[in-house]
Amino acid sequence: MRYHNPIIPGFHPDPSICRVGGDFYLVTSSFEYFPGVPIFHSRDLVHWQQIGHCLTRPSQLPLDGCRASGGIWAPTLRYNDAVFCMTTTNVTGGGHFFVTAADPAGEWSEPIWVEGAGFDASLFFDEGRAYFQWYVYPVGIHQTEIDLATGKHLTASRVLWNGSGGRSPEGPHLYKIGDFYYLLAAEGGTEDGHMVTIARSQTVWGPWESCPGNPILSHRSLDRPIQTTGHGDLVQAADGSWWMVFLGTRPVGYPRYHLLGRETFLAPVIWEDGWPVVGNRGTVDLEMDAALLDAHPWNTTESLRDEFDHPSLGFHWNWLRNPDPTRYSVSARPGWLRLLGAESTLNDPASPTFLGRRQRHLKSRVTTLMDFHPQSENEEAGLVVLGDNHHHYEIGITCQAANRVIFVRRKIGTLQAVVAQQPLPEGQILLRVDADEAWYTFRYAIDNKEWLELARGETRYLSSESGAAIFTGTYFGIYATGNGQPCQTPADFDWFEYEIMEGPE
Ligand code: 6LW
Repeated sequence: MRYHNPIIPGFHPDPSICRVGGDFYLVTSSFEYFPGVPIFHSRDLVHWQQIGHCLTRPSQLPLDGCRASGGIWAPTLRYNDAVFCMTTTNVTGGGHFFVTAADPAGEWSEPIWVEGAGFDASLFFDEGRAYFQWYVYPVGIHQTEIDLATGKHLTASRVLWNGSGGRSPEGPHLYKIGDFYYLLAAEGGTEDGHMVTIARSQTVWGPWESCPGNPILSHRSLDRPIQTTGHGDLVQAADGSWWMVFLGTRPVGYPRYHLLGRETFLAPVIWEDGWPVVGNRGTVDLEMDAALLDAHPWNTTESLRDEFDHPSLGFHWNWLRNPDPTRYSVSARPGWLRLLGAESTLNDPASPTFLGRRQRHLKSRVTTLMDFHPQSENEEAGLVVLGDNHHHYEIGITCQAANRVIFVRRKIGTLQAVVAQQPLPEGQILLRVDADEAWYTFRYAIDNKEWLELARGETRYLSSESGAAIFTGTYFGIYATGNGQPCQTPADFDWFEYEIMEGPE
């Protein structure tokens, strides 16, 4: 049977998976975005639907002032004694913690904090004990036993393993399989040198025997459409088959760069001489043949068009850091989403009025209908392609000398410029971004009349390789701002549509 990789496209890095009966649950990193740690559900490892987020309250997820790609780094999801446990690290807001839930769709508990530097928190349960692992650069993978009720260390922490020789042996996950304890890790850094490695021991504390086949997964120095494969997690299906989820990227252009962030991929795993063999014996493809589980597609796919006529927004929508809920309303104008600009802008490590969804396809199009009539020159609203607060392109409306103007602005690091501007007659306006591998093209139309192209921007300069969105991926979003001053005029959005302009995911 054949399946497509990535199984969860778009910015969904550092996947961690667990199984309960016939159900699989998977979480990914979320960095400066809110809510945090999206959680997905599948019954066949191929079809996934998002069921919520683990971190939905500022008390769980303090992101105030969080730098781009700060916040929530890698999570680990485990199930123990009928309780789901998700541990992760808020690298700019408190460090390691875990939350628990009986229902993976939430609500999840308040955080229980665990002492320790570094990142890549993980949990392992064995014979009634809870073991906590994490990575400290450049020392290595640490472990301690913890009290699940308090998060307190019960033993002195020890360095477990320094990897098989690659730099940054991180992303630890521990398993008891047969007669051995297995320690899975990522080495080489999350760029082109990334790899998955593994070691085993007779005890949970080592000593660790490195797999002779390490790295068990890597695309380093290979010319393949999937790159940077690493940061894996193993899971056994109810039928006894083994699988690994892991992150990877799909770069374009030359020199290569990736836009959609690090995505979640799947590979079958077999065991030989007590060691796992991953995918096509250490590599994976976009199309994979495997003895798949019985297919269980979901009849609800992620919404591609939002009419904003429902009291809550879909799980695919994210804010930047901790949003001010008073600046977003779906009730002020029924059937419209009303945004009220904050003084902060998209350049600030703050929570500007922004609502975005991941770009999950290189060839895609987003369109929105906006009703916005700014009364002062500081007021602005529009459609943005966001890498991070240092890299974004937007088509926006403001007013100059009491006349509306429409513009495209590009921010690339310390460079920022309005690259095109036109006077704009009154009326509701359609805004559109067309994305292909090389360009974002910005267009608009007044009152459903002809589409006018205003400007283009190279996709390359919103990529991690250009210093944007180091650990995240591009978002398409709507925004409003007072540009450092209070905003009185709301921006109303009637609908937002995401169109896939390429073959199947
Ligand atoms: C993640 C770690 C990593 O915690 O990147 O480079 C961090 N490797 O495993 C963010 O994804």
